[in-house]
Amino acid sequence: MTAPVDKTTFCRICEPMCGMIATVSDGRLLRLRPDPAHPLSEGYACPKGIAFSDIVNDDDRVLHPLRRRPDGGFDRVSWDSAMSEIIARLRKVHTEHGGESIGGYLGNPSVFNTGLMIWSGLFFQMLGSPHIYSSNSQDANNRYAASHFLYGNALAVPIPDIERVELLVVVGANPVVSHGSLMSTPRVRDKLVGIRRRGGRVVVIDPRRTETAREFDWMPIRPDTDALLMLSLINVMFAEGLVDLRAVAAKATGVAAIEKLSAPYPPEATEERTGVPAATARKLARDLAGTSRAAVYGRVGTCLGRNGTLTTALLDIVNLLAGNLDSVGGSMFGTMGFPAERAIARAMQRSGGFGWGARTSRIGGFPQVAGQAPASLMAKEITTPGPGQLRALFLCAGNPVLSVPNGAELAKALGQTDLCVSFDLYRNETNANADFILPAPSMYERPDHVLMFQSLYTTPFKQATDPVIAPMGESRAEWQVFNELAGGLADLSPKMRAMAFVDRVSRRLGRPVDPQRVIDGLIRMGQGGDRFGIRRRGLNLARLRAEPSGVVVAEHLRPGRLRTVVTHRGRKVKLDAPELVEECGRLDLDEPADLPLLLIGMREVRSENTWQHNSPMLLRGGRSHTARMHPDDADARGVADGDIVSVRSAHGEIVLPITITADISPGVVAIPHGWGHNGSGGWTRANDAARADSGTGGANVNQLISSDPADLERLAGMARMNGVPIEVIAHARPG
Ligand SMILES: Nc1nc2c(c(=O)[nH]1)N[C@H]1C(S)=C(S)[C@@H](COP(=O)(O)OP(=O)(O)OC[C@H]3O[C@@H](n4cnc5c(=O)[nH]c(N)nc54)[C@H](O)[C@@H]3O)O[C@H]1N2
Ligand SMILES: Nc1nc2c(c(=O)[nH]1)N[C@H]1C(S)=C(S)[C@@H](COP(=O)(O)OP(=O)(O)OC[C@H]3O[C@@H](n4cnc5c(=O)[nH]c(N)nc54)[C@H](O)[C@@H]3O)O[C@H]1N2
Ligand code: SF4
Ligand SMILES: [Mo]
Repeated sequence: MTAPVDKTTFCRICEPMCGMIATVSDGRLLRLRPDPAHPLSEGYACPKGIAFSDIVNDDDRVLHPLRRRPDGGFDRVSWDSAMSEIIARLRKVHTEHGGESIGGYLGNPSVFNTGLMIWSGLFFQMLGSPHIYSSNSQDANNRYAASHFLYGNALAVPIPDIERVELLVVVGANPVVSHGSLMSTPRVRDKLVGIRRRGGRVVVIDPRRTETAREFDWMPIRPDTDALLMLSLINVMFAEGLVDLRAVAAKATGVAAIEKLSAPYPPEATEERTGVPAATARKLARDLAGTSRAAVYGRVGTCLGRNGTLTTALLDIVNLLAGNLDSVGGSMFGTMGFPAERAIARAMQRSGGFGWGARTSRIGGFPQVAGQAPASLMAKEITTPGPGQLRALFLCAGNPVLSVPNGAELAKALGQTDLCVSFDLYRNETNANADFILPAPSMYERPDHVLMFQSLYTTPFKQATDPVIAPMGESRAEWQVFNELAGGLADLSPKMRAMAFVDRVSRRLGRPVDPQRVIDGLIRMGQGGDRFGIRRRGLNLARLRAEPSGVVVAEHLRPGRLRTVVTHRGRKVKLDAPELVEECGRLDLDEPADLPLLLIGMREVRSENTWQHNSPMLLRGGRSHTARMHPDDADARGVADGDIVSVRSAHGEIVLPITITADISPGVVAIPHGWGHNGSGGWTRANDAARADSGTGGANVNQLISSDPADLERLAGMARMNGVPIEVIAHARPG
């Protein structure tokens, strides 16, 4: 063995992208530890980040192309034979049914993989396909929809100025566990503690007393009622004269309409439904308006209800009315730093691929958000005959059978496609139904600079990494495979031909258009970039690589960006888009009496969605998947801690153990998603755990959730995963 060497890189599992030191010997990743020299993560990494060497070196990884046999097993095949068969089958689908019958699903790790993001985007654009799906319709598409309505710019996502805020109200997010979302903030817990240290306050509005709520001030709320609470805050701000009307009028239109909309919702009228006492809501409104550095920040908990787009828009409107939008210490806009940013935003908004409603889905008529349709509809798009039926699907770094509503329906539908191809590290519960699994390199086997989060860093920062080891086995970067597909299909359309041409000619000229070249260009044009020589000391990819722990490109976020970010006429935020106003008419909850409990989701420190339950380091100490319930609800049902219970909704039933805890509101049950390894995937240890009597393999909570178009949120097609009516029934006592 040659002497181990340390290489500086960064983790790309979740959004802070903590700095890492990888120890490598003989081309093998031996271990990972946090990078003390990283300017922001400063020697911090979480257990998932450290355990990633388990994943890189996992015996269960798919390292060769696999082709499915009729009996459901897989055979190893060569890349050549896999690619020629895939191209032949795609060609047939394209010739008979057109590019609109070919689609893709981009899972969460795609956004941390710039090559995959750009090349898959290009490939599907060239096909002209409406069938682009992603984890975002279970995550953040309503955030983009809300930004479309408010700012005329779907990609304008405000983030809390966490370094300077004095009152941070966290609504439906658990950053101590999730490490922050739609906000890249390494050491986010320390940042929250920092707010308190400088005399400020963090309030956590959540039905569960989460790990974040426990450390700060918990304000419990009934699930899926955040829009009502926000309307009450707005009501108080107007009624008590807390809104600086002149300042707001300079920034926004539709102010009077919002005042009118909020009129029926004084806190006294909503407290019974939200569970937030009127006096508490009134005080919160006053505090937000009265603190010069305050911000409301919402995430998954405010996105997965029935009115997620409205709720998200209202969060921003509360910030705006309280004088906290786009100001220091408030909710601010990051920047890519490109010149002509507003013109770019307008062009992107119009292009369809980045705006709202450019196309509507065949099933259910849902507007596309940033070029994507609701993933809840994938199964029905496959099984419903007619023009535009989805017949060939690429699964890119995703496991939707566990992550979208009604995975059983999707698993069955995948078997009916003419072609299903997955790019993945593993055989998972979804690609178990694919025709081909193509091995992808893990994040430490590719160079990268993650574009997606550049404008979401609360301290503007840039980092690029080289691969720390060569691609394992026969794994091949996804972007390369897309180029090969375009090459094989070049005669089918001028656009496909163009994509293939650029690849072929640039390679022949010895200057291949690859992710590194694109990234270099974007770094040079972006914040801190050298603008191709105009700024002498600016960054380019080579200079960034020479600073392997990364570079802080600005000390703070910049205020006063609204006039750049907003593309509406007059550069003013629009508060009264008719679509949003109409949603206010749909706020009343009517729950079935036989399903008196409400389901919510939760995340755990040692899981990342569906894909880290096979790591020995993360399984240590015995992991189990349990539902959390309040003692009063348990007593009423005669269930004790550790009992196996059956959880039933109008859409399905699952069985799992229960944990009884006072850290959750009565009437609410929290169940983590991402479990339910059932043996169809190749995750040996996760599947063994599933078979064990303890039930540690867990259940797929998304079987309780509806994929019916009638149950999706209307403006962004978001799955309704929080606030789902359920009942819990004693099933068995262990032992
Ligand atoms: N009930 C409920 N359901 C939810 C949520 C919830 O809160 N509640 N949250 C939703 C959210 S926010 C999300 S983001 C989704 C996630 O949903 P998905 O994205 O569908 O699921 P993941 O578990 O992230 O799947 C990741 C897959 O990518 C593979 N992978 C990892 N790295 C790479 C790589 O570098 N290249 C390739 N090709 N493959 C790779 C992994 O092996 C794994 O199979 O789940 C959603 N589902
Ligand atoms: N350890 C770990 N980290 C992760 C992930 C993971 O799986 N594991 N996933 C990553 C991904 S893909 C994402 S998108 C982010 C998500 O990041 P977060 O949104 O911070 O994570 P969650 O834990 O889902 O937090 C959502 C919170 O909303 C609460 N909630 C549920 N319903 C409601 C409601 O109706 N109203 C209110 N006010 N609150 C509600 C839940 O109790 C929960 O505490 O995390 C990322 N980080
Ligand atoms: S918090 Fe953990 S998983 Fe997320 S980037 Fe940091 S080390 Fe990786
Ligand atoms: Mo997510």
